[in-house]
Amino acid sequence: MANRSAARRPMHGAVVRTVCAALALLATLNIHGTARAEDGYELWLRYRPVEPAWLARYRPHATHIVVPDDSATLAVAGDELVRGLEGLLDRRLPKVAAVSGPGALVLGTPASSPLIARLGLDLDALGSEGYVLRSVRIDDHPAIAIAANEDSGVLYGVFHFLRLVQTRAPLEALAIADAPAVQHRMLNHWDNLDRTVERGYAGASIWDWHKLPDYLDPRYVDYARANASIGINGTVLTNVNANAVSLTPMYLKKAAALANVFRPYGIRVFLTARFSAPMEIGGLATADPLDPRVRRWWQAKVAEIYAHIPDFGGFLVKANSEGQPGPQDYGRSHAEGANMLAEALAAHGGLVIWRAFVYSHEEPDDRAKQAYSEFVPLDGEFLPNVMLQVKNGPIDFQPREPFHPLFGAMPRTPLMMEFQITKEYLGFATHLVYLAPLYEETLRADTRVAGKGSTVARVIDGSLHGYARTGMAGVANIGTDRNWSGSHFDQANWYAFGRLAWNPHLSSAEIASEWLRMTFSNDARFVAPARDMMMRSREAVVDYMTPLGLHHLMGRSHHYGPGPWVDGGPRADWTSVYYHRATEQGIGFDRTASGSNAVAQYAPEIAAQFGDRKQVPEKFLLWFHHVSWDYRTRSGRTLWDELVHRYTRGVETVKNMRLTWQGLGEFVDAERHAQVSAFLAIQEKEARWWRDACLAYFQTFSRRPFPPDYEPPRHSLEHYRSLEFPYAPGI
Ligand code: BDP
Repeated sequence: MANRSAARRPMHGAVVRTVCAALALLATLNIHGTARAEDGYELWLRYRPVEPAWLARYRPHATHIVVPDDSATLAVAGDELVRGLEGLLDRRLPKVAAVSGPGALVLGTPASSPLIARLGLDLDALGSEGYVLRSVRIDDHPAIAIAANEDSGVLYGVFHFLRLVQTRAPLEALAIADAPAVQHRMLNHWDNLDRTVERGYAGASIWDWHKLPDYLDPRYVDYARANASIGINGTVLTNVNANAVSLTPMYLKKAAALANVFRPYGIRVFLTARFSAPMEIGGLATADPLDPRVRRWWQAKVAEIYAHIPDFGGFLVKANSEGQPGPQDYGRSHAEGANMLAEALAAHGGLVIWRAFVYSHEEPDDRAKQAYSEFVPLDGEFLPNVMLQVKNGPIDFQPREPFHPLFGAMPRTPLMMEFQITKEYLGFATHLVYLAPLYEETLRADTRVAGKGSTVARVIDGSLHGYARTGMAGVANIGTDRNWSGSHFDQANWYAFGRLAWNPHLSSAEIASEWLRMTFSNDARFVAPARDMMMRSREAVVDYMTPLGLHHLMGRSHHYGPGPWVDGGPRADWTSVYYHRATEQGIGFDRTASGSNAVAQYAPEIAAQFGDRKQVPEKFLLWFHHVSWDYRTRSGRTLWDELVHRYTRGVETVKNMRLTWQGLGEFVDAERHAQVSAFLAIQEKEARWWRDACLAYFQTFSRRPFPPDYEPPRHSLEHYRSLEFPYAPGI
């Protein structure tokens, strides 16, 4: 009532003026697309209007979309183009059957579109997923063709075209041909059936198992769109620490419902297979891979899966690792275990992706050596539909590791890359760490196994060893948070992973620019500093967590925060002291011939380089060498002083990242800007905590003072050691 009478009262002049001014301000801000509150849900597919001046350069404008209507994939390709251009051009383009004038966007394959067939484009080298984007003339009208051999190639071409507009790339005389360098570009979800996510920092699992298959969350479609836009074509729905229940009929129906949603987007579903499933859900007394009953059980199970999911991708398997069951429980090898599953899948065109992340409970040897020791002798013993998935480094997704020595060492077994996108060891969701430089560093590393230029990227794309199958997997950072990834900048890691899986030779800096332009703004005054901030972020985290080749210093089990003092417990290689080996004499893990000799697992040139403390890149010094506190580093500082310097530099870099971001407010909507700012403040606080805690601890060994001008830790070592985080996420 009170409100109504207030509404009838004439507005006071000043109030009217204020309201009008506010509306006008809102209107201007909207034109620039920065005022609208954004929660990050749209990821890099925001499709905000392009500037009229940019558009004016391109004539004729896109006017209509010509796309055959005979396949689900072409339908979603056409719909995405309509949706994208509707946002970008502020105009809804009709989807029609024929070219009716200038400005047509013509989509299709030679088989589905007579128009595309008539153009006679050269699609030979593009395989089933490549495409061309080409300026052409059709019936004397200028047009753009998006053509491919298969429908999924057309979809990828559409996303590429939209990316060109989103990033304001030139559109004249288009002549782009692109095809993926890697066949299997996959996300690995470490998602459990109860919707917890192992090492997940973005909320719960997006798979709503309980409501599947009857309720399909619209988010599944957006998930598929986002993945297709970066070329992801496979997804493992379930955790590598697998639950056999996911293979029961009830759950297969649920997985099939997801597969149906993803299929038009070219994404195949995979599941993790618990090796002991024949016992747990099959009623058998054994899971011995050589037992005929076990083999028959898996064959029947696989046939049942294909009855639900005709294009099922296959199994991802973690076996005999960290307590998971596996063939070694029966005295069988990894190859015998993998081949048993591969035989069952081969009849249906499925794959076994066997993880190389194994280290034995019994073996006291250097953990960094174990995967190589286990698998290299098996090279050549795996069936052709087995791939081996290898983590980027020999320990476990650390801020920095040298490349895994298996890369280059198994010429007869297709090796897949496994990167972690979720930031288990990198500050979880609140630390801004752009991971593409980490991925790039590994991919560009030269294994030297077949002379110079034998890069890890060439192992992965198959060109080095002539692999018939190739793949790259990323452990997803996706959850139910509105922004999907737990933070706005963590979306960049999902994006960059997809782009690098498509082409492992791309540059991380270019990917950052692309992503920033699509996700925030094309303004050069924004893109350059923001990219610079992203590119510095990975070195920053290495500096404030694990400089100079240190590794695995994180808090026990949850891996949150510093824990260089972690010792004891069930196994030595789950402690920090095992890895840093600090004493009053020095620090570092001797992996040379005088120590564990892990260097010998690399090609001779690399082994010689890593094994020599004069030649080893300093970023790996303490990974391979135990050196004294007075050791002279290349800066001229002693090792102790250099450690203090680097830990401090890491904190300084984060401070500077904060300043950079503070200055970018005018280019970003307030909602996202504020969250990034708040997270950077957390990162700075935690970087300082890392520095202080680690230096306070290492100083008890070095017994050296802080060099002049470097602040001592704010608190005592006891303080840092007393901090506990029983509810840290992700376990
Ligand atoms: C480690 C994680 C653990 C995973 C394991 C794996 O701490 O949660 O299960 O890797 O990759 O990084 O299997």
